Amino acid sequence: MIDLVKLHVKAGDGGRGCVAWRHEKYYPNGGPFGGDGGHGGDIYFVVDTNETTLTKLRFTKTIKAGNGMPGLTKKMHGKSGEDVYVPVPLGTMIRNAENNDLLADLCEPNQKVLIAHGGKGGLGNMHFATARNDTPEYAQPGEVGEALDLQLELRLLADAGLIGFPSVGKSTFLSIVTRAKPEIAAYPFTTIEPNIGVVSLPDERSFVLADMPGLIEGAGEGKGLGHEFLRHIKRCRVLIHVIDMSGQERNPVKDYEIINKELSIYDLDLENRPQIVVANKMDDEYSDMYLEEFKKAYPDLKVFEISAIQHKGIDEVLYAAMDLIEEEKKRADDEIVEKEETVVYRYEPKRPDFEILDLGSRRWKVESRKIDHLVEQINFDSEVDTYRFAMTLKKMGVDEALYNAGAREGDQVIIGTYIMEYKE
Ligand SMILES: Nc1nc2c(ncn2[C@@H]2O[C@H](COP(=O)(O)OP(=O)(O)OP(=O)(O)O)[C@@H](O)[C@H]2O)c(=O)[nH]1
Ligand SMILES: [Mg+2]
Repeated sequence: MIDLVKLHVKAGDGGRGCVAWRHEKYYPNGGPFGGDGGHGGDIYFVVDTNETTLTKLRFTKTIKAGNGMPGLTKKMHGKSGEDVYVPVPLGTMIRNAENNDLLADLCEPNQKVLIAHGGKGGLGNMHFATARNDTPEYAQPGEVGEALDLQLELRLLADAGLIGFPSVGKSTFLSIVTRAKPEIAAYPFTTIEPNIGVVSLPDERSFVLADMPGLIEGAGEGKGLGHEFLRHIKRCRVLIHVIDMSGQERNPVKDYEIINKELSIYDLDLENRPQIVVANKMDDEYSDMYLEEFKKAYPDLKVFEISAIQHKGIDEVLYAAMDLIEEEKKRADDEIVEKEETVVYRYEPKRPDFEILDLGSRRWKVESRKIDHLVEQINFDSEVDTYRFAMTLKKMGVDEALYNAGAREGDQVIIGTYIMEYKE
């Protein structure tokens, strides 16, 4: 799941300086009296942990800050333009869309960055009086506020991630230890996008916890919903592996084994990522029995027994996670700084996912099972869907491949059962 948004930001222009003269009783030719223009408003981006996606910004084309007002007579400053604070989720990266420069990587709760500077107000004519010219007719114009095209990209940034099969109680856990309000229900795959929250411990330490869609057998090869998010888990220092110990529909011993296998298939590094093993639903009448079996199967494993629903055993898990996160942070500090750029979440399509066929007469066919499948799910009456689809093709490299094959503006491109026009 990529969350990418393009935006134009325009900071406020500075107000112009004022040309005015002193006209008061005892000052017949009172001299220059024009005040300065107000500053243009700045545009800040601020991390707001209540935000979990960039969806709100998806249809915002432009964000403008207020312009400064012109300077006034009697040396009075013009009013400054209003600053704008744009709330974004934790893990938002802001790039200059023109050159892809990284302007900000927002990875702390409440972090605030100034992205577009408002223009300075122009100086009023009171500043320009000199011995030779005591009646300056001149005042400065205001500076133009910065304008930028931005690309925002969200990657999930969490210190710890909740993993496990569907319906084991991951979201329930997140909901009681943070202010996040994930959906909770008794059917598998209730969570379809990661949720994130901040855990604050009574001793004032805190960490960021993410809740993932459930993993299933085959997730490492792309089954279920969880695989898209395995990438995200890469950034978590610690995993909290939740196991449903009620054994109602699941076999805890097997579950534990399968999930670990999936993790290792996806990325060996994950296999060695520290895990806290949590036996949930210990309120169930059969859970003691299953727990005993589980402990027999994994005698060396430390298992935290909890009931998320009854809020039992939760603190122990949180403290253990916090300690482990700190340990990992210490251990990996240097390493992580070095790796930072390389572990940034990116969509990397496995190629070749498609083939371009030249049908002659400026007609092309994109052959791809994956895309054909996708096309069937798109509602082309919906602008959002269509846009997403176009973005997906672009990300997959279809646009580029068509171009390289020789397709040009206006050519026909056949995708699935649709004929589309190629746009450069
Ligand atoms: N008895 C019992 N039920 C629980 C406990 N924790 C969660 N549940 C129930 O288990 C079901 C699934 O809970 P969720 O928190 O949605 O599970 P999940 O792991 O997030 O599931 P997915 O998002 O589908 O992967 C819900 O009906 C919860 O009420 C618990 O400690 N005891
Ligand atoms: Mg869930």
